[in-house]
Amino acid sequence: MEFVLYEEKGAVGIITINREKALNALNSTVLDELSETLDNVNLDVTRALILTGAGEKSFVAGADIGEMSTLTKKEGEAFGKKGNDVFRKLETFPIPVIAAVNGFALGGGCEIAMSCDIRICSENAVFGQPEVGLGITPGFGGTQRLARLVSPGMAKQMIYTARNIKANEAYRIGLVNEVVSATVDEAGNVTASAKENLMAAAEKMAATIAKNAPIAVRNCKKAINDGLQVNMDEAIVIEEKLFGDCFETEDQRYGMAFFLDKNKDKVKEAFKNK
Ligand code: DAK
Repeated sequence: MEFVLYEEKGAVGIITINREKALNALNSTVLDELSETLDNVNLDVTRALILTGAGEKSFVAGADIGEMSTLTKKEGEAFGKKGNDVFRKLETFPIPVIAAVNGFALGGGCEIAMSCDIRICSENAVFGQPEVGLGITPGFGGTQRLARLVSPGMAKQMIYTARNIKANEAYRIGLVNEVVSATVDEAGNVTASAKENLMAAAEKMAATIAKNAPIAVRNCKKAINDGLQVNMDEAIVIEEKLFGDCFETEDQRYGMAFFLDKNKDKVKEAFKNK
């Protein structure tokens, strides 16, 4: 692929948007390749994904302004649909996706991070929805996802003012779960960059997720996502169904037998070939 890299590390898949010269801006090719990459993830072995941008400066600096500048209304609509389809594919992807935000996450960059399940970022990350300054509204779900993730008032302030926020403010308002810094030794030398530490933190989190029962993790994602769209009475029914769905699975039988049986080796042996 021209602009998207995919690497498997055990049960964790790492997707890198690799268009560093344009700060990993999303053009049609990037969107097509992201979609294709997701379609090709081997869900038999992969249990969590990480999405990041190439380099140390930018995660994704938005949709490609050069490509958008000449679009007709019809083409703009088609571009918007392409983006929205990929973002929904990420959001509803069966396994968890962690955004490792390594710098600018502006416009479509902030929006693609918000389509992931979890966001962690490097200390140099910058988030923002600058679209009103370009004469458009956030078009890849920004008005909807930001208002749901942080408070509506905070989302409106960010969107109406088009003001960017730094990593620590993004943490304070709940847009990211964690901010990762570079490691500096006593002499002031950087021994590990913020990006290196960010990727290590993302891989550690993904590996922790990957160790847990895969059907249960998938069902949790679906229960949370689907439940947030409906009222509590309907949400609880969604949870009940996905809870019930875990029973009779090998994961459930093994997990509970392992807890209950004092002879752990016996349980491991019993489930060895399953
Ligand atoms: N698009 C295309 N190229 C970009 C880009 C972008 N969004 N951002 C940066 N680049 C390119 C620059 O043009 C420059 O290219 P060269 O001149 O070297 O060829 C290169 O990346 C390096 O950028 P700078 O020279 O500007 O680097 P600086 O460090 O000075 O500044 C910056 C970094 C991130 C502050 C600055 O590049 C910047 O402000 N970039 C634009 C950020 C932005 O406004 N992003 C939001 C884009 S709007 C829709 C759905 C969604 C959307 C729209 C419609 N529909 C439903 C229809 C989404 C819209 C957006 O995302």
